[in-house]
Amino acid sequence: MPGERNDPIQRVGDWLSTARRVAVLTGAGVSAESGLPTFRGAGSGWAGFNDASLASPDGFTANPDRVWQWHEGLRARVAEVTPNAAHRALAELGRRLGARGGRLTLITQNIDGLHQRAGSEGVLELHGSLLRARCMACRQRIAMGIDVPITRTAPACGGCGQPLRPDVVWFGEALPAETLDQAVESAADCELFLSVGTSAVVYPAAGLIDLALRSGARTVEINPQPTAYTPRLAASIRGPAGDILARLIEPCRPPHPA
Ligand code: BJW
Ligand code: ZN
Repeated sequence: MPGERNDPIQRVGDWLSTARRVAVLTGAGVSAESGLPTFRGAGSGWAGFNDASLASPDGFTANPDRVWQWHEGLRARVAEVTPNAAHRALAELGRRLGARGGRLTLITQNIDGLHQRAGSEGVLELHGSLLRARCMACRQRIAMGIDVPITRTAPACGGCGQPLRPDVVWFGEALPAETLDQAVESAADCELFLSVGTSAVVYPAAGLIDLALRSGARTVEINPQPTAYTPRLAASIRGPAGDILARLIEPCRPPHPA
């Protein structure tokens, strides 16, 4: 477009500094710089667990403690790490947009709670949270924050005594309906959509990118690697999320008071 700058960071920074409705979809790459493994990369967090016979309701029913222990291992790692520059930049972007009457909808596939620990509010967790457990029988939920001690066996539900499972979404399971509805609404209604640190292969989360494209939003990817969506996007920025997001939000800095 006329007047747009060539450098994608400057161009997307300009878009960010004027947009009022921004939606961001994040994936495991956003937490990589905190030291958490991604799902599909080298040293994947799924090593030994990418088998549907385990990461599934049937797998849990057959062997609750094994599935529980695997997730507890991940929760222990989450407790050891802290939010990184990418989480902090997105929290700051939410504040800056809010201060000028705009809105950031932060949609995450991550289950690690790091966006919230960085200060983001209203995070839409599409794939649930490692920091909660729930009962498959009576639907009770309990908090399993990073301060809750790690256990080797799945705790019993206080309501019905059945083993509690991690409150995450496994393949073939429905995403939390209200959360997904809100994510769909924000993707269809935003002016600018950022897809950050996700391979964009898992649906319906990746479908939010299609929705943003169809609704005419400027749609941007931040990822060291291309994805299947790259050719269709308004801009693709190659690099680590922390560095890139910190630079992108610079032009949104509120003016100094006189
Ligand atoms: C960096 C970086 C740095 C590195 N900076 N970047 C077609 C349409 C709709 C659905 C389907 C479909 N085909 C198949 C399906 C079903 C299925 C699906 O999508 N399968 C695909 C694999 C094909 N989807 C489902 O089953 C979903 N449910 C569903 O569809 O239900 C239907 C239903 C309706 C009504 C009733 C009943 C059912 C559920 C999906 C659940 C996903 N769950 C997981 C695991 C949860 C936790 C656990 O088990 O412990 O969620 S899978 C895993 O993948 C995890 C992640 O959230 C998700 C996405 O991965 P993500 O975040 O993109 O990570 P990676 O590792 O793939 O990518 C990391 C990226 O970061 C890479 O690109 C790197 O380059 C980059 N990176 N360093 C920035 N520093
Ligand atoms: Zn119960």
